[in-house]
Amino acid sequence: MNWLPPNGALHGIGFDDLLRWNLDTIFWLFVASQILIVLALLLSGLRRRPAPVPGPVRARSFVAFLFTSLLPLLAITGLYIAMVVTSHHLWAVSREQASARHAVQVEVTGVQFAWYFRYPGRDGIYGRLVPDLINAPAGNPLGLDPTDPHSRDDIVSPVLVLPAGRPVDLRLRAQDVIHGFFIPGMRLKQDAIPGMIGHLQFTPEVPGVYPILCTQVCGLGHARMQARLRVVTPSEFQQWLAAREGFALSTPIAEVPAQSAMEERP
Ligand SMILES: [Cu+2]
Repeated sequence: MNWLPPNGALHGIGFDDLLRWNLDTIFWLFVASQILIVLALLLSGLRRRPAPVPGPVRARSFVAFLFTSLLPLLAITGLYIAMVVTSHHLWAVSREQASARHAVQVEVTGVQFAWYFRYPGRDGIYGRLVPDLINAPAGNPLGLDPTDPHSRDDIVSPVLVLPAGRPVDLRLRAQDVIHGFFIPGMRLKQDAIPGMIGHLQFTPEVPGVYPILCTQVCGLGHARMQARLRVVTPSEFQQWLAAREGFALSTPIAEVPAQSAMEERP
């Protein structure tokens, strides 16, 4: 049975395997514990014991202690240590390594109630942001400073478009409150926190459209805070970038409407 959404990321297989292994292990531990409880109840019911005689309690034999307490405890401790080590390796893959030198750079900004994606443009440098200049209806939802030369080629989009097969470095920020950046199809989830910059590294592999959600209740419009990731071929990605370069600051950015959030839109 596979109830997980289709995986489109390179590291996703490891996450899915770990999740299934965790669930299987917990299921069989639960079954084993229930069998032990029933057996203990049956055995204690069958055995007729004489009334306890007052006096010092006899020390249990070491062998009984070994098999009923110490070994199960050590086995479960070992199991949990293995789970932590395996999951930390997967965590480190997307969070604790420097991004590849040729990684596609995209900045993700969570705002009540939309996600915006900024590409640094040809110069590879994100332009300056000035909070006083934030004006979403006028097409500047992030407050890009038009006097900064690095801002002029920045591309801001309500859709995250990425090329398949290339490493990506996402720079996560929030403009107002804490938002939860979540792409189920890429097995990625990380909070965007005001005043902090977070990073996520991954490689999208399978072209397609993937929902992006917010997983922190960030206000009344939280439920409609949805966007889309479009994974395209590298040539389609270059075309998409080229079509937007040059007029990044003059193109109004429509907020993603609730109904059409999952539909295909250029
Ligand atoms: Cu949110």
